[in-house]
Amino acid sequence: ENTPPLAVPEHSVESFTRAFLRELNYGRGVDLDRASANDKYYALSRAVRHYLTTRWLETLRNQYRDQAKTVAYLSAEFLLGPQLENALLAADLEDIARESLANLGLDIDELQAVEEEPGLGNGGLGRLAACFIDSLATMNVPTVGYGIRYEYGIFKQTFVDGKQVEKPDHWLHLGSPWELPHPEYSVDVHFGGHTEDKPDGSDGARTWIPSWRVTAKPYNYMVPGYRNGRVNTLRLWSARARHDFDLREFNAGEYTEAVRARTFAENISKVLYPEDSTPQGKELRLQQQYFFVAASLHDFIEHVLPRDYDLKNLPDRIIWQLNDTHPVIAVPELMRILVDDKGWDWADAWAVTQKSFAYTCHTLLPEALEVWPVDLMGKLLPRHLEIIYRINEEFLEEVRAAFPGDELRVRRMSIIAEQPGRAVRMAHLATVAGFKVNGVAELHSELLKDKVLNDFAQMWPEKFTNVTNGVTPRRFIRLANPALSELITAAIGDGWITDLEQLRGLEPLADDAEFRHAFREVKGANKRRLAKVLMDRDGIELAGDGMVDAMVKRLHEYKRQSLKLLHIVSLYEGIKSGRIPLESVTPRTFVFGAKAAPGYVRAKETIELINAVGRTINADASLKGRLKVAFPPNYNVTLAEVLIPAADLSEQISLAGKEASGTGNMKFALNGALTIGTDDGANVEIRKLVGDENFFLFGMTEPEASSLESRGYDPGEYYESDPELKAALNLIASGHFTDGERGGAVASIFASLTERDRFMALADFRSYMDTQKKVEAAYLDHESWSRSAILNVARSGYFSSDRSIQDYLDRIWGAKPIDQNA
Ligand code: 26W
Repeated sequence: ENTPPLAVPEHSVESFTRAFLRELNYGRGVDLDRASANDKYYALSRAVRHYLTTRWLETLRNQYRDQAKTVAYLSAEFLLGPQLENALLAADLEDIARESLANLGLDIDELQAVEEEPGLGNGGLGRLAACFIDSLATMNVPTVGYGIRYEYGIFKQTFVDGKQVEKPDHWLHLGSPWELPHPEYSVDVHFGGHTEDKPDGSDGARTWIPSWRVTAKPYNYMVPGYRNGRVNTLRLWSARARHDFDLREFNAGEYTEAVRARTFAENISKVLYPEDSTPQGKELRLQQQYFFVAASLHDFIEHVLPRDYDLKNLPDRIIWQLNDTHPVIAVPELMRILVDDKGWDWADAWAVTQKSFAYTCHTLLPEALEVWPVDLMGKLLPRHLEIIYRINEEFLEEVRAAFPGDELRVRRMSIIAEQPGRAVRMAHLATVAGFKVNGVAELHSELLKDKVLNDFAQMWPEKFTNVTNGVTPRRFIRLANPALSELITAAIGDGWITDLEQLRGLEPLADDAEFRHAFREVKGANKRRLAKVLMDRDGIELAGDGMVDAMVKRLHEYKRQSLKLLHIVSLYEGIKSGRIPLESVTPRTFVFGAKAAPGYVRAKETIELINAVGRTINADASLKGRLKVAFPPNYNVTLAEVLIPAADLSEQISLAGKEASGTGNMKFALNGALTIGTDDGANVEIRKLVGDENFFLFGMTEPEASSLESRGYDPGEYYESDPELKAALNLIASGHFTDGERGGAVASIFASLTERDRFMALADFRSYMDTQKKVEAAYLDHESWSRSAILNVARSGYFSSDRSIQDYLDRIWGAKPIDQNA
């Protein structure tokens, strides 16, 4: 047997101080007097890591001993957010560390501010993956997360003259105390070349002769459960040139060629693609996908499973969860391993493969569904393309058998698209191979079955299921909102942190005037905290003690930031033209946070326009500070944790049927903001739970929207028939906000809203404005607003990612929690 791991260090200020100083002296080679802020941050993080490492080793030992069914969460993105605060919380060291550092004359908050968050994701999908691994660890589920260690995460957004300018996010420039490289578990990943017959092979087997390869080097990250003794692993792969690669070139005397080749290989994990929802079909992206998936499959099969493991039993040991289509190339890769490398017959391999994968779809937009041109795939992964062709052939035979004579259906369902060029439809491959397919909110899962994947749902109705998204209450309540957490815990105890339905216990307190008062104090304190952060960070001022109205999410036309902008402009226009008396306007700050994909011109123009309107309004003294627009650049997890707890109103205004779920909507409700929203994504479920009287619903329903779309949406009708709308649009078009400039972003956004708008913003304008008036009136009644806000908190426990994970366990994975301490 192995030697038992070291005991967990004692939970005391003295022990912690020793660990900290040891790390500073021996880990960083400096003493306290000379230590830089980064040295101290590093030593602090390493000291905290000490306390979790023993648990980590135990978890790994038990995992190996028990051979329990494991969830492998395959995701191209993990938007983790700051690590130190979460580790302190999980290890129950917040108070000890604070006191220990204070004794040394150090401020723990200052050191935490040194951390650069790992922004290894774009938005909702990447953040969901991070919430899920947190819940899996807290719920004691054996899990390994697999992904990519991007050297550059999501770009840093800056504004220059109100326009978005991207800066590289070199988050590792000072190193990261949270990762542990394991070069000995490196895996070679192959690309290119051609395939050959394998005369002595099994049915379906061929030989792949690749033409180049890179090394995938793993870095392990701890994923601690909340004070439960489990620490799971997140394994992120980094691309390295093989060390003999350059040697060979050196021997040929090709120095520059060798260095170039090295750069080429290491480009694979260099940068996160900042495209959200619009895949660009770039070769490097397919390289990234295959790179991390091939390394992960190999890692599990060769390093995690025992040497003599019978792969026939694989589906009892692992479930590969595919986070969107990005890792779907894992399907042909497993087939290749089993058929070509292990010598299985095709049918046996397919039987095991079909039981090993499940697929989560995160979108409804057709343009977000990944397709890979067969030429590109054939060049990069020739063997995988052959395997996909055979999977498709056999699948289409099944379709023909089930629907004889329906060749149109066969063409619609084929994994290979013929138009505009031949291409592999990754969502179809995932649906064919996966034993389950899930959407991420009730409405989304229904629309998947009825629309996007309707043919597949007709063929395999039992394959389709729903798992509504969730968010981790550890990060998004306990860490982000300590004041609310204390209030809740004082009222109902602290069980809610791992059992969020307990928030129901707050319901009666909505009618308790004293509790409502305390709740408002918390909100007020959170607003002051936000005001300070925005002032320090960007010099932005908030509107007195007015309402904080927040719209934070990626910039996309379907999310309709432009509709929010029309509301603001219309209010402003009303005040300036005398239609709306200034004193009648509720003071409010409109807060935006949004990154635009660097190539998404219209999204960038929208940012420019929001900033132009903001600049005008903020500078207009006649408004007496009643309206403010705050658009802090570079919205990220760190900022979300300050912003969300301060919000009164949550803007969830996508065109119905377009937002798969949304998860920001859940974070706001759980932090006591009321939602103004369309009947879309998880808004539907939020409204059902919190009650109509505590939710501001507006706009078309999904059936109404799609019927309008098919009848033909004419924005001109709305423009001409609604004088307020017309006035707002005309004010923008006049150049009022842009120093008289009427071209550029102004003309472009005006045209996009009034000529052809797939997302029909003007059709929902009237309903949105009327509902905003109701919001204003409701906000004036502090007591009833607080009551609604408290009920939002009390009734949103369903949106814990712990509940999502329980649903995955019950409906998809069939894996069981393992009690570490049993
Ligand atoms: C570039 C290719 C690409 C395509 C799609 C990159 C990223 C995507 C994702 C599907 C975008 C995304 O993050 N989707 C969001 O997923 C969240 C978690 O399920 C949902 O809450 C959001 O509604 C959905 O937009």
